[in-house]
Amino acid sequence: MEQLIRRAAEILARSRCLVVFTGAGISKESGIPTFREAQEGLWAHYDPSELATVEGFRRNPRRVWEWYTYRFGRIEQVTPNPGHRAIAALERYLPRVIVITQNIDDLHRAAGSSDVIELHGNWRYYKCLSGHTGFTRADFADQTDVPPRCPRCGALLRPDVVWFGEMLPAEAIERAFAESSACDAMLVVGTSGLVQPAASLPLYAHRAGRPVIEVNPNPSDITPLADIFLQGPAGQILPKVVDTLAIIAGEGGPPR
Ligand code: BJW
Repeated sequence: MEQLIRRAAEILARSRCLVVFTGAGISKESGIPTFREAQEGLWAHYDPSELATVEGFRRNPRRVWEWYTYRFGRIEQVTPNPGHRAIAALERYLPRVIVITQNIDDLHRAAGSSDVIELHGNWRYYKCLSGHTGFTRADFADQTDVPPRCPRCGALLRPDVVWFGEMLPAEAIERAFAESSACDAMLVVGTSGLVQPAASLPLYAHRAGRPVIEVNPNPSDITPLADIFLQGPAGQILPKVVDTLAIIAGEGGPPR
C-alpha cells in the first residue's frame, strides 16, 4: 500500500489540473449513509422508486418530504471528515483542483474546496413542481403544509436534488464532462460507479489517456479502468496521499 500511495502522490504532483470525482463513500466517515452498501446503504432499507423519483413524490409527497427532512436533519449535524479535508488540502500543492461530486451534502465546500461541481443538487435548496427554483427553508418557515407550497405559485415544493429519470443540471454535467476529458489526472473516491451519467466521467478521463486513481474499501464498477486502486476508507487513505504529496512538493516543488 505504501508504494501505491507513493505512486498515486507522484501522479498528483505532476498534475496541473486534477479532477476529484466523489460519491457517497467520501461522506460515510462523517456519519452519512451510502446508498448501495449491502447492510448500511439507504436502498437496503428504502425503495428508491418511492423516495427518489418524481412519480414517487406525486404518489405520496408527505412521505418523500418527511424522508428528506429526516436525512437533511442528519446532514445538518455532521462535519467534514479527514477525507474531505485532505481533498481540500490538495489545493495547497496543485494549481487546479476541481471537485465533481454526486453528493448533496455540501461537505466539500465546508472542508474548504473552492471549485465544486454538484451533479445531483444540494440539500439547502428547494424548487416547486412547476419549476420555480432557488428557495431555501427560510422561504417556507412560516407554513404548516407538508410539503409546503411554492411562495410564488402554490405548487408543491420538493428538494432541489436529482431523482431517477431526471436530467442533471445542464451546466454542471456539461462542465463535468469537459473537465474530465481535459484534466491531467482523475481521483475517484467513494462511488459505486453505477449511476449514469455521472458514472461515465472516469471513462472520459481514461479515454483521454489520463491516469485514474481510485479510493474505495471495495472494488467498484470504476476499478477495472483505474490505474491505481487504493483499497481502504477515504478518511484513512487520502490524508496519507496528501502527506506524501507534501513530501514530494518539498523535494522538488509542485507545478505552479
Ligand atoms: C467508501 C467508504 C469510505 C463506502 N471511503 N468509499 C440503465 C442503464 C443505464 C442508466 C440507466 C438505466 N436505467 C435508468 C438509467 C438512468 C439512471 C441510472 O443510472 N440508473 C442506474 C441505477 C441503473 N440515472 C438517472 O436516472 C439519472 N438521470 C438521467 O440519466 O437522466 C437522463 C434520463 C432522463 C430520463 C430517462 C432516462 C434518462 C439521474 C440519477 C439521479 C441519482 N440520484 C441519487 C439521489 C440524489 C438525491 C439524494 O441524495 O437523495 O443520487 S440516487 C444516489 O445514487 C445518489 C447518488 O449521488 C448516486 C450515486 O451513488 P454513489 O455516490 O455511487 O453511492 P453508492 O452507495 O452507490 O456507493 C458508495 C461507495 O462508497 C461504495 O462503492 C462503497 O464501497 C464506498 N465506500 N465507505 C470511501 N469510508
